Amino acid sequence: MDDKRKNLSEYDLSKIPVAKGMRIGMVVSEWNNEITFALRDGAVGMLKKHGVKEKHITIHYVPGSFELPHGAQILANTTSYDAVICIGCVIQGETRHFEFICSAVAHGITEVALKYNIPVVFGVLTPDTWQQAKDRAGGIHGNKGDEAAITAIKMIDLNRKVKMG
Ligand code: DLZ
Repeated sequence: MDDKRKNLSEYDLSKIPVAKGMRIGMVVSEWNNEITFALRDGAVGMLKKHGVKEKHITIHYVPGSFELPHGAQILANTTSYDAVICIGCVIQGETRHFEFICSAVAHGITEVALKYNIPVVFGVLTPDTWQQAKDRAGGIHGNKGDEAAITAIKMIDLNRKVKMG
């Protein structure tokens, strides 16, 4: 493991498992959608790049990040997906709800993952400013949507390897 790596976008992409046959559900928050749609597009591009078929990627929308855990639970409950990717953006400088929303989303997503035993990926930006969000949604710090996609692929691969024994 490279200790200096601070950014999943810096992964050696050749080491990412082949994602053929993986079925991905995505839940995307419409709040701050200039950012969340860029994250969504990054994630979809990365999933396809690694072999996920477009027909195996299903995208649903929720009003805000607070709704992401419930959206993820609705998808997980169908058992149609190997992983669910949650995409959102909560900007600290713009909401006094910041701590409540971030904490609820983080806990909620974790609960869904553990309840359904599938990866539920936290693709939620929590920056201080709009510019920091832009920098991480296809800007100078890459696209965190790409990283969410890579996380989903790696975790599905882990799940499969362990199930196969
Ligand atoms: C209400 C609210 C606020 C103030 N800020 C954000 C935000 O920065 N990012 C986000 O994704 N959602 C925000 N929301 C909406 C809440 O997530 C939620 O949709 C509403 O409180 C309704 O439950």
